Amino acid sequence: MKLLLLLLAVGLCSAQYNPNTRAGRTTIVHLFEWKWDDIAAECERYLGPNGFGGVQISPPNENIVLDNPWRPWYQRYQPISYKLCSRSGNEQQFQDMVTRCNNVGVYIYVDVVINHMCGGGGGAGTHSSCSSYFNANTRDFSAVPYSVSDFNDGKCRTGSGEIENYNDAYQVRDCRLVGLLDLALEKDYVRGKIVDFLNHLVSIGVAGFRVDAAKHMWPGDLKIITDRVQNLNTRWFAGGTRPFIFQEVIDLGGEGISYTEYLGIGRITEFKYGAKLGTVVRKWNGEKMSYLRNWGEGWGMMASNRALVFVDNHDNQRGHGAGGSSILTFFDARLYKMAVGFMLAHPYGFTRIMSSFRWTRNWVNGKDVNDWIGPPSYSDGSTKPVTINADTTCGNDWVCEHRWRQIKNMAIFRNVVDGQSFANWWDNGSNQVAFGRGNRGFIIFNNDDWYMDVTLYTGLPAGTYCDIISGQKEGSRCTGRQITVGSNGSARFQIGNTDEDPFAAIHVDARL
Ligand code: QV4
Ligand code: CA
Repeated sequence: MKLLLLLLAVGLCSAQYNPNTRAGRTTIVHLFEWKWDDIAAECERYLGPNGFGGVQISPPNENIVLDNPWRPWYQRYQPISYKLCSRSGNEQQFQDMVTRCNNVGVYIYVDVVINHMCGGGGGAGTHSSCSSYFNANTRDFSAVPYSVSDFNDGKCRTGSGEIENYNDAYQVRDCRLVGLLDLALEKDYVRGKIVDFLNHLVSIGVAGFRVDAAKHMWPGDLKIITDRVQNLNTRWFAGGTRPFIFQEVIDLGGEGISYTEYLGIGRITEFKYGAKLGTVVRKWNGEKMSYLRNWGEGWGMMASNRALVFVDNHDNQRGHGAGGSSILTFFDARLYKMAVGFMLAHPYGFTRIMSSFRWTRNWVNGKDVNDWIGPPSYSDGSTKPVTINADTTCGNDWVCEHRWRQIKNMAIFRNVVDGQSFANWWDNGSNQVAFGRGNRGFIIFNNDDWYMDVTLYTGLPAGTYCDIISGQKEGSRCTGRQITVGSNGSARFQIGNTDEDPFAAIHVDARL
């Protein structure tokens, strides 16, 4: 009995907050708009061998197909049905991806859009990714089916039917977000359709969900829906394992809705993380890296074991959603690598790496008017495959940040130091900082405008280590700089402010 209670308690503590990644795998990557066949291949050839824990995928269900603008990435946030059918692939390809990724220990996290269907101005016909008929005007989505009474039109109290004031929690939950037809989640029928969709995904073998637009759903409704989802597929997961839930709630403070309302349901995207880290690494507003000494809860962020953290996401890398201009992206590669390196070295939160496609920005009055551009595609609208170059980078305009040596090696660093405490902080009172993770890893940054030459205690065992930023360990040699930790645990670090990457990191698995 005591044992049972203990097991129950352990289960309850982790449950839907636990990412369910394989032991020793600590980070996931968002392969934004990738095709299922490409993800399956990436799991086998790259993510599995390099210790990635999982992949967040783009919404897999049927969506509207837009002509103006042409096939924007955001059409996938306008559902038409719950058939697994999109420009990423069909249901069979989806199943094949989940099976192949799971078999190499890389799990799949599905972006689920359950707050709404397509926009009210979406018209009627079969312009949908699986050719299902729909009529946005009459609220007819026959492939689910949903009809007019399954939407919140009667419940919303604003004149326009749109969310007009984010300080009014009723509007945010019951009215339309940018014109998107808002589902009546208090109806048992609607809940049932969503639970069936999520259960279908779980039965195929996915490990969890990113809940899109969670702020726009009442926490009570969301709790009932997620609690009704079945346990994970026992072909890959232990019996009784709950799906990992992380909810997209943008809470930068000062709005009518607080992330705390969602803590009972699952983890939450911590949007302060990327906005503040971007400000610090850019040295805006008088910020300095030395202030990062108490990064995490000390900066007004939520509890570490409830946070899903990231430097940028698919919205704020192009000015959608929130975060503002401080957000760092692959466009600012040098600073971006430092920010992602800092995130992956620091123990706060469960980490997600962004993996993007490239597009040409076109700034008009401070706004990128190309923020809609979809993934690299052929003239018929089909998505181009992810090709792999001889130097391991990606072709066809896939950026593949997760394959950048510095980022891939820091994902490995995070696995190597997993469970070790934040230790041996040092800073120069400005933008040169360093810290370790127990006695297993150490990282140092020079984001000042002058040369750095310091000798610091690292906590690591004596030996010669390969810096995993300027290079890595290959066989019995380092391809980049070597760092020598003496018998007293100290090492000398010399990092120029104009170095290609003005930071360095070492860990016990990269010792010669
Ligand atoms: C237009 C008009 C509206 C009008 C409507 C009428 O602008 O005023 O009412 O037509 O039909 C697109 C267009 C938007 C258009 C809408 C409906 O940008 O102009 O409305 O479609 O046709 C993504 C994009 C949105 C996009 C949406 C649906 O970012 O631009 O809207 O997909 O295609 C808040 C939320 C947060 C949200 C964030 C972006 O709190 O939840 O905004 N983030 C998530 C996703 C995001 C996605 C959605 C939510 C919606 O991460 O990618 O929006 O699913 O902060
Ligand atoms: Ca809603």
